Amino acid sequence: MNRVTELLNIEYPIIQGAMARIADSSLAAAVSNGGGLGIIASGGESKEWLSNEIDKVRTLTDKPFGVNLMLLSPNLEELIEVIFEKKVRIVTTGAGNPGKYIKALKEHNIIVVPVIASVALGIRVERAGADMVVGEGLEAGGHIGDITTMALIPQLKDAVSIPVVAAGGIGDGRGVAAAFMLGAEGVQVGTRFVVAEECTVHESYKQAIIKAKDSDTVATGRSTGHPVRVLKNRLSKEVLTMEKNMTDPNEIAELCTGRLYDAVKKGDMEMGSVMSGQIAGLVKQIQPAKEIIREMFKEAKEVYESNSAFFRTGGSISGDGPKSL
Ligand code: TUI
Repeated sequence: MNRVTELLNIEYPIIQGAMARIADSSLAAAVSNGGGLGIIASGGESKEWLSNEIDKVRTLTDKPFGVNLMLLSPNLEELIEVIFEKKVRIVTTGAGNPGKYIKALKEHNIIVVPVIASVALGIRVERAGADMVVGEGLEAGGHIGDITTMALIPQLKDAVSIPVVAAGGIGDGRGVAAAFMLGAEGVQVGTRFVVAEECTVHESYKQAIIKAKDSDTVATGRSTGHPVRVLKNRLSKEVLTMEKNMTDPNEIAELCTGRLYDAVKKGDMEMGSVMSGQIAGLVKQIQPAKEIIREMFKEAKEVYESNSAFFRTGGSISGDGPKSL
């Protein structure tokens, strides 16, 4: 048990990434039933959809779950109303500064977990009353900042006293162990859960993640101020060309409208927006969410134990200073 499992009342300190259009009640319930924290992603969805998914998740699990608010959502206020009405207990946020909403969320007794991409925003959300913070590095899929997980997490850890959860580039037990070594008390995982058996994304999307190599993602949208990591395809190539040619950002935004839906629901892997993290290269098979979670933490324990021998027995690294120079 640590602060993350205690605060969220879960067995393993793992939060499922709130992948817009992908993370519905089916995936969220599977992750929660597997001992992690499942999240319903409300980004791009209507209040009716969210209300329905909250009802559904409650029929599928009696474990804690959360809802993510994508702060660029045009219907954000409506979605927050649904969260209050349905008495959701845990809310994560993404793609912005949730500062002005935290007070109201706390007044409704909600555990607030902002997903942020810089130390500065981490400090601000802690001051505003966040209970925990997810630091997301640029290895992540979807909307990203510009600091790596490796650099962000220890600096965030030093800057805040609330628990830090690491996200971006974590797809197996080695990533979990590394995140903890950097000071995280939990992990948030997205890409690996896209290929969970219970994830309802189009089969072609799962196969695209499984086929991907380390270098198969790219960040598009820097010109619009909202960089998004996706699998390379015809759409990403066209967008990058337009950006290089300084095409009007509105025209780029127009080309991208509805593309995430095309990828997730129709399986369009060429002209769809196939959001994925850089860790896709190590995602190899479809598995139940529960198995993914168990495997990741078993592996993390193993790598932690096998690597700790070096630090336990290291002569010149025992703290006495260099001996062999
Ligand atoms: O939010 C995410 N990941 C997302 S949101 C999303 S939907 C979307 N699609 C197209 C464009 C934009 C969003 C897909 N993936 N992760 C958390 C995250 N937050 N990553 C980066 C940030 C972030 C970036 C800038 C947070 C705040 C920020 O500026 C804050 C400010 O000071 O206003």
